[in-house]
Parts: sequence; C-alpha cells; structure tokens
Amino acid sequence: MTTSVELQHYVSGTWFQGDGGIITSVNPARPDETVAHGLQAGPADVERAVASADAAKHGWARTPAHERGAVLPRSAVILEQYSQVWGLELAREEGKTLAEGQGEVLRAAQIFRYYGNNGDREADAVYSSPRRREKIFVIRKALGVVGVVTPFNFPIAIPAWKIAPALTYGNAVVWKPASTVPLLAMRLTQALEEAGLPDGVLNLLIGPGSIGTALVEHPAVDGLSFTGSTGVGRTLAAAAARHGVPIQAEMGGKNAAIVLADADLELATEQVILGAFRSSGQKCTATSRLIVADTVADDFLAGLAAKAQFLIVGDPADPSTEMGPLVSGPARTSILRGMDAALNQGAGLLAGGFPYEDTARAAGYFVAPTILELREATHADVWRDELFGPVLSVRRAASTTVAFDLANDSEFGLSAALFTQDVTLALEGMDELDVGILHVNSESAGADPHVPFGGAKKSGYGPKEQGQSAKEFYTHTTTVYLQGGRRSSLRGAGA
Ligand code: UN1
Repeated sequence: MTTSVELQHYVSGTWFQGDGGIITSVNPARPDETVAHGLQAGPADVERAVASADAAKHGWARTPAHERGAVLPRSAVILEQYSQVWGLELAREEGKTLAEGQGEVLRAAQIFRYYGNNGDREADAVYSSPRRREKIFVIRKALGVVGVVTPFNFPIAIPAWKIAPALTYGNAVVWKPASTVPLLAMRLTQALEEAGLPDGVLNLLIGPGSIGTALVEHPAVDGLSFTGSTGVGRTLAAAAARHGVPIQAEMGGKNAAIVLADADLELATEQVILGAFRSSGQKCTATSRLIVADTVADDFLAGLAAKAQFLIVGDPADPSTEMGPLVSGPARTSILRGMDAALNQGAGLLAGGFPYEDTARAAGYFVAPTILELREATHADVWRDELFGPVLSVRRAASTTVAFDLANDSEFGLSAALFTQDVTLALEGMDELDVGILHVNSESAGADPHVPFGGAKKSGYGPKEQGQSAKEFYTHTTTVYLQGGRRSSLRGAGA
C-alpha cells in the first residue's frame, strides 16, 4: 500500500547509506509490509560519527545557550507540521495506535519547546565565601560528546527527551536508536537538520546493539544515556564503569496499581486499563501488577476483565483501534511464553491469554489484553519479571499495609498508581511506596517534560532525566573561587 522508505545515516551534516548488514523495519500489524529498509552502519561509521561530534563539540559548547536553545523550538514547529504523517509512520513502524503515535510526535515537540527555553532559566550558582573579597561560582559545562541509545517503545519522545537536554546544555551527540524503529529516528534528525542544527552536533547511526557498546568504550565519548532493558542497561553500565564514563540508564519496571477499598472504582477501572494496555503494555511505566483491596476485589475485577475483553485490538492505523500489536515476533513469543509459564505456575485467567487466529490478525504480532490472578500462585514469575506486554497480574490485599507491601515487593521501583479518595491514605502512600514516580488517581504511565523522570531501586542507574534533573547528567561543574588582586580596596588609601 505505501512505499518503503530508504534508511540513511547522518554524520557531519550528510546523509549516507550504510555498508553493514541489511536492515528492514516492518509493520508489526502486517509483517509482510516493509516500512523502511537499508543497510546498517558499521564500525567505521562509528569512528566517523564520534570524530564528527568531537570536532563539533567545542564550537557548540561555546555557542551561547540562547542560540543553542533556539534550534529546538524551530524543530518543534517542524514536528508539529508533520505530526499527522510522522505519527502514522510511527504507528506503522512501532505498532501503537494512530492517536498515540501522533500524540507522541507532538510530545517530542513539547519537549523541544521546554528545553528550547533553557537559556532563560537559572544556570550556574554563586555561593558566598568564608574569605573576604571572594565569591565562589559553580558553573556548568557540557560533558562533550555523548552517546544516546534509545528503545523501540517511544521512537521519538524518548530520543527527544535525551537529545534536547544534551544539545541545549552544549553537548554533541551520537545517537543509536532501536533498530525496530529507524524511520522515526530519521524524522527527528530531519527536524533538527531543517531547523539549522550545525553539522556534526547530532549524528545518527542505525545499526546493531554493538554500536552502543562501541560508543561507551570509545575514548572520545564522554557520557552515555540509555533507556531499554535491564540486561543491556547493566552491561552498558559495567562497560561505562570500566572506562570511567558517566552513564544514565533507565531500565525495567514492574509497576503496580493499588486500588484501595474507598477508591472511585469507575475511575480506577478506566485508568488501570489505560496503564496496562495502552501501547500494548510496552512502556517501562506500564501497569503490570494490580493490587486490589479484597473487600472490593470481586466486583472490581469482573468489571476490569469485561473492559479488557472488549478493547478493540487491531491495525494501529485504523482510528477505532484501542490496542495494536507487539513490536516484533520475538516480543510476541516471549509474552506468550510468559503467560503460559504463569498459567502453569497456577495463575487464574481473568481475560485474554491468547494470540489471535482470525485472518486480519493472525499474521501480525497481536496478543490479547490479558489479566492473570495469582491467588495461590504468589510465587509465579510473572509477579516479578518484566514481560513488556499487555499482561496484568493481580493480587488481593487484606489491608492497606499489605497492599503497600505487595507494591514494594519488586526489585524495580519506577512508577505506581494509587487509587484512593482518602487524603490520609494518599499521604501514607507517598511515604511508603518506593518508586520514582507516583500517580494518585491516574494511570502509572505518563511524564511531563519539566519534572524529573526516573525510577527508584533497580529501575534506574545514574541521574534522573527531564526537567532540571537532566542537567545533572548532561553537564559537569567547575567550582570557581574568584578573588580580586591585592592592589586596592575602595576604602583603602589611593582607591
Ligand atoms: C511515559 O510513561 O509516558 O521506556 C513515558 C519507557 C519510559 C518512558 C515512559 N522511559 O517506557
């Protein structure tokens, strides 16, 4: 139906074809439809991209912050202009719904606008000194060349929230996006190019995961920002430690929604459905565990299961679709395997639990929205392991304390959603729930650009992202003790 776009890499302001292995990005709803195709970048391209960023970094860091920032709102205008077209491409390439795809392009624009105004914000700090006629300044400087490695699930928003602060704080970037979503990476790069970003300041390489390792191990790379799986994040963090390179890694989540007995159950049902099944559950902030007060559990779970069963699952490009496919065949296989394991370990099936077999969906990577209740099966792996799909595991809690303990029963601590109308319980939840992001009466996913994003416990490593936190990663500080000479004082003789 639509033609496949030819993939290209971008180094030193020039687009070029790779000479590595073949790369094709397909529509996960119809895998015989190719969305984009080309050749991967190879090791020589990594060298060129890092050299290009290295050559550009000094000039960019010395460009006034307002001038650097000004590129971003110009790119935001381009993203807004193309949000319909690129949002459709995103839905075709990643599998989230059209509304989510178009919303994500606009979200990238919003992130660019936020960081575009960075020059207007407080930057450096001044401290008083214990000595006379001295001031102490803490000034911020760019790291230099940063590697950015991004996941498939937010093909444009996550890159935007890493690249925008990297650029606005004066870094040059080499970016390796997930190879399942290379087309959207080209689109974001085009928006920055058209907005006048100087050559070499952003370089894009499409290719295998080994590029991420090559970046973190490269002597000219000064930092790496990563979002993706826990396994890859820890490997990169270990390599970063070996090379003394700062890293920011956003990794797993096993986020709980906690529905207390006094909750607005209608609101909780709607929000748990969104948290668990939007983007087919492929968000690190998705709700994958549900803890519900046992006094309301029967009714709540019956209503939730009915809603899950009636979600419209189909082609993401169809505006009536509420949930699309998973991103790839291997992703579908691993979700189906996880569900089977849970059922074998004694979980009860409240909704879903199957791939689709009708002609419209059998070839695509679809899995039904699934709810599993772990009544006796409290040790099922699905309670602990991140599946990254539309699978919600449920446990009942006899009290609020038990509910909070169950929510904290995870090595991860990215986000949580607490449903209660009792302010005392909400305040208790703020203290007790060990997470980086807590939503009270809204779904566990979602993040605004002006506030910190990131997890507690093993969900994140290194400084948080977004808002004012981003500068903790993308800059280092120089503490300056500034004194005048001995020559004169205003009140001294001859002054
Ligand atoms: C969101 O909740 O809208 O990889 C964003 C992820 C997160 C981003 C979540 N880093 O899913």
